[in-house]
Amino acid sequence: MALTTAQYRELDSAHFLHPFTDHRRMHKTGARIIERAEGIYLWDSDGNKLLDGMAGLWCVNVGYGRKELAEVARQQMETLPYYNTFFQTAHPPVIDLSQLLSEVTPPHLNHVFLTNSGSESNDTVVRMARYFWSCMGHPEKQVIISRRNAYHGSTVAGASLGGMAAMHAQGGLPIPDIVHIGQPYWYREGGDLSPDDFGKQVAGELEKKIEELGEHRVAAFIAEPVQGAGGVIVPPDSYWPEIKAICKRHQILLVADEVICGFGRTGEWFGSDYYDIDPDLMPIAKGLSSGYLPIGGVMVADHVVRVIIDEGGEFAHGMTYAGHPAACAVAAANIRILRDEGIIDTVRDDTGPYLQQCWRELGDHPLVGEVRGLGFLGALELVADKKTRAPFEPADQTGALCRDIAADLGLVMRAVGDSMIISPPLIMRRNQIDDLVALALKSLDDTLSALRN
Ligand code: PXG
Repeated sequence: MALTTAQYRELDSAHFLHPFTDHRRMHKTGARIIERAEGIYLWDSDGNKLLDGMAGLWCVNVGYGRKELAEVARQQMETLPYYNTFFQTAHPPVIDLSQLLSEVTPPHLNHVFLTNSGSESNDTVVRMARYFWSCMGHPEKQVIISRRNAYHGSTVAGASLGGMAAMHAQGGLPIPDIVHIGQPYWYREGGDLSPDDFGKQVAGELEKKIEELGEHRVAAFIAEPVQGAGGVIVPPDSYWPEIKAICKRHQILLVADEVICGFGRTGEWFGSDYYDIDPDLMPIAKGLSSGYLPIGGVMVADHVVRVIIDEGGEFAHGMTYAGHPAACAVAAANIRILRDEGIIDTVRDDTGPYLQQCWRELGDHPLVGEVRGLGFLGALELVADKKTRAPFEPADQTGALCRDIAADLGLVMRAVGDSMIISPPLIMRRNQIDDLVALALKSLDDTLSALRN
């Protein structure tokens, strides 16, 4: 279907409901129609070329246009387009992927429960954590502790685990037995504390919450190694060691949501490797297939698997398309690309540190209050006053302005409130990083000019 942009927009407005979109606002200008992509670039229906600083939605880790992934999908769909994995059946691609995942994930994670998305993975976390404790003879351990401003998906359980106030307000959430503690957001919430003291203090909220609820009621704590959709919040160095110690002192499962951090985003295979988190459950999605096909899963630690197999009967949970043969074949081929081409090693040793170095230089800009980042993740928090950290009022408009200016200049950045976010494809080379940072700087300059006019 090759239509003009105006025709696409008219049909889009007439028939398509977009996720996370203010339709009334969008209908005034019309949606941006993306037609094709190659490497780190996108082309829209007017022929504009955009550098994709967000890797789609934090997911196209190997970049666009890898023909072998299309070929693997085609071959698998010819051989076996669908079969389920319920009721004691399996197929070669699901077995291959499961084995490969056990190799690339931390050593004690050797089994995967597959899903079709990050949200379904986190629904599975809630059900599996509670099922585990029930198998252990503690059915009263039901409560999952999460954090404010976390993002864990959009299903009822995912949005409940998430700590997004606006999402909770729209849906009567969270569901019972999901509670939230503070986030390690030093720039906005650290007050006069040093980052390390703040990291320890906010981690300490976990222990306080466990004691307040009673350990006998708490099933698990869930957190993203680095908060993504919350604004690329990189925790102080003291944070994860303290969380890990608290979880070791108490009988609760530790869940690292690796949907964004997984598959190389931090320069290690997983955020859990970077921070040495040692999770009991590890939800994954996005970079698992680099977004070429929808697939997610939960990696499960050996000690949890043993209890579920030895003490449980049937875990009554599963999705029709989980372990879809084509999605599994593509995910396995994607992981082999990441591994065999040394893409993650390059991010760790060369392009990640280079991106961080260039990105930090943007901190000198008059609009930038804080620069955050790790590996191939970055944020610039825009402020009205650098010295006092005063935010813009009203909030969120400057970020949206900068995002729109960036897009017109040919760069996709995401605005989380007034923070500008990047999460580019992991294949980006040094000269492309230079281009990205130059476009981001020009976007900041033009935003500043627009604010002054
Ligand atoms: N966990 C984390 C940490 C995520 O970032 C999910 C779970 C849910 O995954 P699915 O596949 O169900 O979307 C996510 C998803 C944004 C944005 O605005 C971020 C996500 C999804 C949509 C938008 O930055 N992350």
